[in-house]
Amino acid sequence: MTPEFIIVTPQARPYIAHVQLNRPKELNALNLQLMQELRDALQQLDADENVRCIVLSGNDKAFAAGADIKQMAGRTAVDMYNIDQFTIWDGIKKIRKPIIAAVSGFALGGGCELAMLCDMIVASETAKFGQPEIKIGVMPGAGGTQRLTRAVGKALAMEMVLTGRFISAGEALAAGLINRIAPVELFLEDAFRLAADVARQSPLAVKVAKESVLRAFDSTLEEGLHFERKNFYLLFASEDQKEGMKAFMEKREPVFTGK
Ligand code: CO8
Repeated sequence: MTPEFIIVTPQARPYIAHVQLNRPKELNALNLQLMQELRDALQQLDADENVRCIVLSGNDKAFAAGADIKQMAGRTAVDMYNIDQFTIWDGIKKIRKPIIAAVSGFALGGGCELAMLCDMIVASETAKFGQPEIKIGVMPGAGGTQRLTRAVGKALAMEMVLTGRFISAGEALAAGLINRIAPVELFLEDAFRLAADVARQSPLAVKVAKESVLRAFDSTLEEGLHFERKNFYLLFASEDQKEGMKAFMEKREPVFTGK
């Protein structure tokens, strides 16, 4: 079925897929259907061997202004428990290919959390990141207190979560939340360029390396180093390792296949 709230282009560039959030009138507010469509599309792209990296964007005005407040407003705790919307987020967390968020305008609440669930963030000069849930009587629920704190540290995370203050792209870059900033007319292209730099690497090594970097957040240093070492050894079972090292010695570009 064609999704209603997202636009999926599996080959936006060679080996690079583009998923665009598409509820522009509501500033891409993340209702349940949108999140289900997004999870389903990402899972399909994860299984597509012609895709090596995914760019996720909104539009120039908004990446996403958060969870859909109108959809949530009347819900009880029991409704929230039964709907259990975060299993959808857990599905997105399990995507093995790298996802680059291309953020322009608002990335607020669940929108900021969605950007942080991605592996890298390219922002336009107009990007605004925030966790304003406190202003509507709640708090972040999709990782905002955890991923934001790990990315920017306690002082700024506490301020953003407790006051709802938005930070600019410049402040986000200085704090380590994002990778780079581009003019609004170029941010998407810049995200595709970063995606191309990833897509030209061995797709197998990229997936295993992504998994290893993410492990740094969930383990002790000793466990993380152990995990890394096993994955490093594992890659010596791949054709891409043979090809990559051979190409280096033959002074040519490698041709990676993901095998
Ligand atoms: N939910 C529903 N509708 C929204 C949302 C939203 N989060 N944000 C904007 N809209 C709608 C507005 O209601 C408006 O619709 P309408 O024209 O029908 O009234 C339309 O989008 C345009 O918005 P504005 O007129 O308000 O545009 P402005 O440029 O004046 O303001 C702002 C832009 C500052 C972004 C403002 O819209 C705003 O403050 N939005 C709410 C931001 C917010 O509080 N986000 C956090 C939501 S809670 C949350 O995300 C919890 C996350 C945990 C769970 C994640 C599960 C997905």
